Amino acid sequence: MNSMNVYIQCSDTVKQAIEAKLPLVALESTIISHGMPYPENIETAQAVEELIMQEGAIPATIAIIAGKITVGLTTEQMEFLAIEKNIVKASRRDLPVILTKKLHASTTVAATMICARLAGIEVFVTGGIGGVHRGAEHSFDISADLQELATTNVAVVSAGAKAILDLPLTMEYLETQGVPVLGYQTDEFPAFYTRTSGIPVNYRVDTPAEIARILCAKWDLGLDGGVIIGNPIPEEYSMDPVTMNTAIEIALKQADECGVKGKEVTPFLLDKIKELTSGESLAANIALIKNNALLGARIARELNSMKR
Ligand code: PSU
Ligand code: MN
Repeated sequence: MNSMNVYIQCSDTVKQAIEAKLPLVALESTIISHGMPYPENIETAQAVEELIMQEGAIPATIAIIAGKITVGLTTEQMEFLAIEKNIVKASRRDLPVILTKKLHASTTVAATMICARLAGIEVFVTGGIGGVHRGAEHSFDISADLQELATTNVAVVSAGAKAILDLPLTMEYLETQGVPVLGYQTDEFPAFYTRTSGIPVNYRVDTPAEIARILCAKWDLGLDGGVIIGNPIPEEYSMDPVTMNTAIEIALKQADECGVKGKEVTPFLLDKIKELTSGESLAANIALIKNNALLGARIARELNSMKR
């Protein structure tokens, strides 16, 4: 770890938590810089940390600040990411360059998994994961998040994946890569704004303790890679699938017409959907992340109490 100090810095709180062997929960920052408008982005990022602490775990929001992987952001650093336009969105391939050029960047699911792993954090909470895009047979657009889940030992709690993606193909990819997709108290893979997608998860799990035991078993067996825990959005915030699908169709058509490519695709689609569904989708987004934070903290505590 010492030789890594040129690349990575942990906040004092995170350092102390690691030393005291307290349960930690990693959080991503792309959701702050690209996922929500100001000031909801900073309010949510802080509320989520608060919730994790109330559940007895230590939150660690992760980003790259001036070329250093930073595990555990200060309020000022979070505010910077929340306000500043043109923050770079960093995935696996971007990390070495961003660090060398001493840039600031938010981290995607893939990059946050890598950084969490470097810091020794095994549980990570996000909103939605990337996946296989619709039309991937022509565009080859498959999020690096999926390949990261195939190799990096971090559990990812999410509300599933947005239906901007091809969810059946995403499931096929994950099956090939040996990534278990679990449904928390559900039999279906949740689709972010909606609780259901019509696609079954691999296994339903009903308690944080069961999830923690599955993680222990996977990693004890040397089966490297992540696990996806799909946690459906709370019922009262779940959106009408017809409204959502209409917004998604329009957004996809606009992306195609504008010739959007590469890492711009996901932020473009998220932005259009936000516009097309206005306030309702933002309230849903905030609610589902808080819900994921609670579950993530409980899993981290269980895992911590089973320390191998
Ligand atoms: N999906 C969402 N919200 C998000 C993202 C995905 O519903 O904020 C972000 C995450 O950071 C994810 C990234 O890791 O987008 C995936 O981008 P890409 O498809 O370019 O790999
Ligand atoms: Mn992509």
